Amino acid sequence: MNEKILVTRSSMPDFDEYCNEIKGLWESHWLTNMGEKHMQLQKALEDTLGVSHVTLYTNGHLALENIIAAMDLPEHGEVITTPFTFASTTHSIVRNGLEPVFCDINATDYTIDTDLIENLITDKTCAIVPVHVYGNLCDVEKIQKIADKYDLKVIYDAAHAFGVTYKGVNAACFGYASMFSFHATKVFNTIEGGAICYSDDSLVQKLNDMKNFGIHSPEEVIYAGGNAKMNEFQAAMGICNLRHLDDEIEKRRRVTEHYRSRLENVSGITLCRPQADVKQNYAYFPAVFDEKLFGATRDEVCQALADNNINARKYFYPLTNTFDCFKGKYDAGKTPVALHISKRVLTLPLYADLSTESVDRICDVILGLKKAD
Ligand code: T4K
Repeated sequence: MNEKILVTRSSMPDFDEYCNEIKGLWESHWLTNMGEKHMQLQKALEDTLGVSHVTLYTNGHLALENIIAAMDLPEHGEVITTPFTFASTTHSIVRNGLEPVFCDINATDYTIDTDLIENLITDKTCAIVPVHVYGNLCDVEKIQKIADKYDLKVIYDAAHAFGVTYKGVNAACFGYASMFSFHATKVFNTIEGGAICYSDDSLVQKLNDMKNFGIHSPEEVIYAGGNAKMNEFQAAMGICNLRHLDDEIEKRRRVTEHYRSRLENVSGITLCRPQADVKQNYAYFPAVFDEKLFGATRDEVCQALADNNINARKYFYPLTNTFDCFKGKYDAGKTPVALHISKRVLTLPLYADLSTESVDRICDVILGLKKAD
């Protein structure tokens, strides 16, 4: 049997580089709670992303939950979002006592369909949470226009978009705030981790207090906050990985280009096109299979890959508005494009060190299922 290929593989610095970075922790015995490494990574990210403020978290999900909580939105307020995403996006809204209102995605880059947003706005709408899915940027200009017109704040789920820029501006700079995930599976990882990026100075102390039980000072607890702090070992991993970010993205670009050279123009397979004015991060490689034209369903492709020891994933199936935990609450028929894509999409293995031979092995299995045109 050929070597197993997983959908992704964490990029890690050299062992010695990481050991060197954490050595000081044995001397200081300071392991968490806004330590030296945490502050160093925060500053490095503010500089790299060109954003006024970065607040670090132990994971991306709690970052998103925290920023939504920090906005003091009205109880049961409606938040416009998309269902073609990871569980975290929808759950962060629901867990804040808010009501997700699902907007469909567009069929080109799978981000929110901006033509449909205004129709969903009611007097209860209090925010918009769009997703830069796969690292494809939402139409940030149009979304901001709508947000300004209705006086709504936009929080981007930018979990996939670290390193992406639009017209030279980093994804961290759009909307009221953006959340990045630094999970092990991401382009940039801190083992687990995440961040909120924003420009509103009044949020800095609030988010820092909220991620630390709401403790403002030893004798003042001003929010019923949880614990979402990034620790020193996570921050040290981030400091190391940040040094290699350009190399990471370049290697991913090469893998992506090789996939494209094998799968582009195959009838029945749709690939995402590079977006205008966007510098990509090559976070994921989604392929959408049309059974009629291709000759096999997405599930058949996924199974054939599995039979060959290749682990592709159905990101994002099922849609969040069809999750068991929301049974009977939402109608996925109202987001038909998302439903259509979620039943046909497969994200193929992608990571910096995925070899050309491995990409060929994956493409050979896929193309072996292709019916004659
Ligand atoms: N918003 C969006 C749009 C997101 O996609 C996510 C997370 C979030 C918010 C929340 O951010 P975080 O709270 O996670 O920071 C994975 C990730 O756990 C998750 O971070 C990610 N999105 C989601 C799309 O993918 P799973 O359940 O598919 O992960 P798992 O354990 O099956 O891992 C996938 C593959 O990654 C494995 O087959 C091998 C590789 N892997 C995994 C781990 C855990 C590694 O190489 N190293 C590792 O340590 O969710």
